[in-house]
Amino acid sequence: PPADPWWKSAVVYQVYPASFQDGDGDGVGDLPGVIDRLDHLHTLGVGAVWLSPVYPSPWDDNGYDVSDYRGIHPRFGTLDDWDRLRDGLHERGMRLVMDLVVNHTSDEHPWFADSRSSKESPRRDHYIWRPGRDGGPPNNWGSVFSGPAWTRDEATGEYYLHLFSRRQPDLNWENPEVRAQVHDIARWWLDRGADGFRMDVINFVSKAPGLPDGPVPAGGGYGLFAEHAVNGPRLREFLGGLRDAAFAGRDVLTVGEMPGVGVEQAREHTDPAGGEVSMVFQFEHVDLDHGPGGKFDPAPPDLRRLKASMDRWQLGLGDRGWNSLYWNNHDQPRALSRFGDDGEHRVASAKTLATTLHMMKGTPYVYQGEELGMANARFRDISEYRDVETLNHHRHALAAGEDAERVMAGIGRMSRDNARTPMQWDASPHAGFTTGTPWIAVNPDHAEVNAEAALADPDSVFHHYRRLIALRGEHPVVVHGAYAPLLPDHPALYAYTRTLGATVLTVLANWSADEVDADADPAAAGPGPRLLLGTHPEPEGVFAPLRPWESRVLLSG
Ligand code: TEU
Repeated sequence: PPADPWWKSAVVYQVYPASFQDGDGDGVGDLPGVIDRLDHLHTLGVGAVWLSPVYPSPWDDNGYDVSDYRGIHPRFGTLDDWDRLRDGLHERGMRLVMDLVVNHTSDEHPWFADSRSSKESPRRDHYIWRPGRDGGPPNNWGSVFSGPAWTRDEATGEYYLHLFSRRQPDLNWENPEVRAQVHDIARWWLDRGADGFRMDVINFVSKAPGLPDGPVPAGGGYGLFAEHAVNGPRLREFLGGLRDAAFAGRDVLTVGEMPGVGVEQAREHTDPAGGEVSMVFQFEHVDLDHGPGGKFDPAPPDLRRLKASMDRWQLGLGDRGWNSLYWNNHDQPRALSRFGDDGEHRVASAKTLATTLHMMKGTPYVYQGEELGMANARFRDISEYRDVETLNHHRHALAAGEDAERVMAGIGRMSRDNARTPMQWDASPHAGFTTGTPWIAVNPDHAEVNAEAALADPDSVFHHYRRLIALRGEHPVVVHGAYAPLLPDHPALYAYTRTLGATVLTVLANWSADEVDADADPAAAGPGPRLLLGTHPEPEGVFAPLRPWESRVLLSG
């Protein structure tokens, strides 16, 4: 049988370049900065780096608005720097995965400049233009970033579609020339030595013919576009085209970011026979705490619901397809602050979140700073925020008469900027991130939470991540073992087994600040299980009660 692809046994580390390491003192991270920190990643043991966008961009959405797909933003360096980064990673046995943002471009991309110039432009049809309806937009869709998903353009009086900000016009994938351009871009980076792509909102590229109105939520407002622009009718065809034109025959990792994707669809997309991508990013588990008013109106997460969701994906993609595994990325508040305890039990809960995820079946992703136990920034004042989603939400919510304090509380918990503060390298004033003024404030907790301190402390969150990553390399059961949940209804214990032949790996994790009995059936863990990795000093026995936020990995056979 053919060897398993490398990405099944690798752990991927996400670098958010603006906030990783500044090499030139302008307050923004850059590629030379990443190169300087490669040893940190090598010590951690990750197999690949996913680099968030570094392309030229007017920076309306922190680079997810690309104005040139074949270049590097001057603030990040040059293509030579990118080549050096690629080599530095490859020399250390790590791969480099780029971010492919092709549902939309920047409004400053030359294609859009052409497209908007006149109805007769040869590129008019590269974007989605429609005449208005009754003096307003062509349909009722709202954008992900508040307000309408359409903007009227002066030059022709027509409206263009933007599912995200008005500066991110959606490409028209119905046009074969657009698809061919995307294929070219992907091949260009792979030919230059990239090892794959994370593909931004790639399940938004096929829109329903006619662009019908979406259902209006109970509270009123804009229509939801999901039904007509997510997982659309031609998605598999478009993705299959990209696979055939760019990925086929290459040893690459492709991960489709797919908000709103279901288990069954993900199975199809990632089936080695006929699928289009290595894996997808699904959102079920990170949307669980969204409240009735949406993401900025969060409700406390419930462990049973979280387990039920994760179990559905573990089991659903158990025999066919492949899961990605993540708690964090640049769009999510820090998982430690959201699901864990970033106060008294910071270290233990960060380790336990990691244990729980890394022993599952799939490819784990570590978002920069997660391996240090970085927590939410919790900015108090709106002037400290930088994110377009946050700032738009704040403006729209206040204009709609919402209570200002409530709005700020929601933002404090859920803003994407919580994850975008600079990486904490040491205890010095800007955490060793920059010698200049950082573009977004450093979390004051860096005096305690930083890489220098973590590397020096054998019991740190960092060394726990390092051990978890090493286990994946040492024990085939971590990569291939069949998953089975234990105690799905337990309100505090997260427990499961992985089984491969006679080997059983068991995870017992206490997701609470109370001591909890390990009341899983000891027989489920196989004969004579031994402790492979724990978060606390050696317990009395492998089934001894679990201390607050304690977790254990057991191995039998
Ligand atoms: O995000 C897509 C997306 O829909 C969400 O993750 C979104 O950011 C979040 O739900 C908002 O509440 C991707 C990128 O990861 C994100 O940074 C970009 O802003 C977005 O696409 C547009 O390119």
